[in-house]
Amino acid sequence: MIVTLDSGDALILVDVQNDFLPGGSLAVPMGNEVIPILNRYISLFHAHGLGIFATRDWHPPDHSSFLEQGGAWPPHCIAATPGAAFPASLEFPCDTQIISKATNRGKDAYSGFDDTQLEPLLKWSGIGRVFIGGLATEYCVLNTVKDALEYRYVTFVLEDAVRAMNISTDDGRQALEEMTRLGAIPIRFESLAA
Ligand code: VGL
Ligand code: ZN
Repeated sequence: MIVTLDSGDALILVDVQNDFLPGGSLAVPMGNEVIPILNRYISLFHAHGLGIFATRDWHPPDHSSFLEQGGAWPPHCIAATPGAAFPASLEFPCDTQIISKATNRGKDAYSGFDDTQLEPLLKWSGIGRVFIGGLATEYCVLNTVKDALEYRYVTFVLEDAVRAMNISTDDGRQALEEMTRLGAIPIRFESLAA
């Protein structure tokens, strides 16, 4: 299936941040591999004049998802620290719209739509189809894709530009299956018409 980009399409990059990359405090194995691939998507969407949105995990230092607060994760993506920054190798156009999420101390939020301006921004921009990639497949990508489907966007998941934590071996694959079952369309860069 070849997909032709159209006005009304937007690219959503989920949590491609230093702490989720090798060397970071909550590294996704091979998470760095998504960067050159996402750069190709970014360049194509930008060339078509289409919107690019980037979510970022943006926690307070004592966030409830951290081990010390009884949560599941080591501290990561603390707002305005180097770990929360986007890697320099990610080639964002200057009009990329950045969506900070999980900023509330008491509440975890895996989806880029959870308590953010993402949905009103997409609606205001006349977006009908979203193309979602990033980290990690079975957490923030999965939950962002689910919400996009709930909001009735035609939702593509960039299967060549997601990577999983795989705390259990199969988590990433199962998450991709779940997204597909719910109606998301898996695509690869080669499936996009130039
Ligand atoms: C994420 C675990 C904790 C993610 C964020 O972006 O997938 N995972 N916080
Ligand atoms: Zn987090």
